[in-house]
Amino acid sequence: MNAYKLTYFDIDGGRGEPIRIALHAAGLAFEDIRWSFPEFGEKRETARFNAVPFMEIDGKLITQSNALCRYIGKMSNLYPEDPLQALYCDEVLEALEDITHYMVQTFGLEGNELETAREKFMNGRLTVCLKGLDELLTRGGGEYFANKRLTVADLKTAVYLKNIRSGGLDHVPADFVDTLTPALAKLQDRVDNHPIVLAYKASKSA
Ligand SMILES: N[C@@H](CCC(=O)N[C@@H](CS)C(=O)NCC(=O)O)C(=O)O
Repeated sequence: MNAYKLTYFDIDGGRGEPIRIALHAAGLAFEDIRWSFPEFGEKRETARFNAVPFMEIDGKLITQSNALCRYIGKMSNLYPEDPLQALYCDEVLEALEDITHYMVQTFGLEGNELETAREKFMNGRLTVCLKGLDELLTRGGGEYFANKRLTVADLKTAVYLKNIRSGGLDHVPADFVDTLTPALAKLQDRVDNHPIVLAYKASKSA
């Protein structure tokens, strides 16, 4: 049996969380290595590309969260076999990377600078991205982005929306997503209550 070790921040979110959920859905036992932020600071330079997540599969090191999402998605039946549906799924995964790229530019700012940057992000890039994702959800049929069922695209979107809707981003109101794109808010609720996600959560609290 393969040995899987996933290393990410010690948070139930971000780029690592969809991979954890997909690993669990695939029934693959894995070592869930969680680095605190100070620990990441100490170990950063030892990591390939100086970033997390990364995964060891039978001693081979692999980086890039979307690549890992797709790989484990294939093993957990959470990534479409049909090429067009796979493309729909990929489009969402990459759009979320775009959003992250702009969001992290506001990290580390404080006070008025943070407020100004977050408002610009919220009314600019975040709005554009949420409206785009909303279109992709409609294209997929309204309930899921691809394959008319849960895929890693839905998992990753739900993880990101959860952060925004929980008020995790200062100066971005917690109801921002619900007001701008209610269908995406409903998607997050649908995903969070999906048996695959509930089973993952139950496994963590067991
Ligand atoms: N393209 C990479 C980006 C990885 C990445 O930037 N990860 C963030 C955490 S979510 C990180 O390690 N940031 C720390 C840094 O850049 O110093 C992926 O998708 O895995």
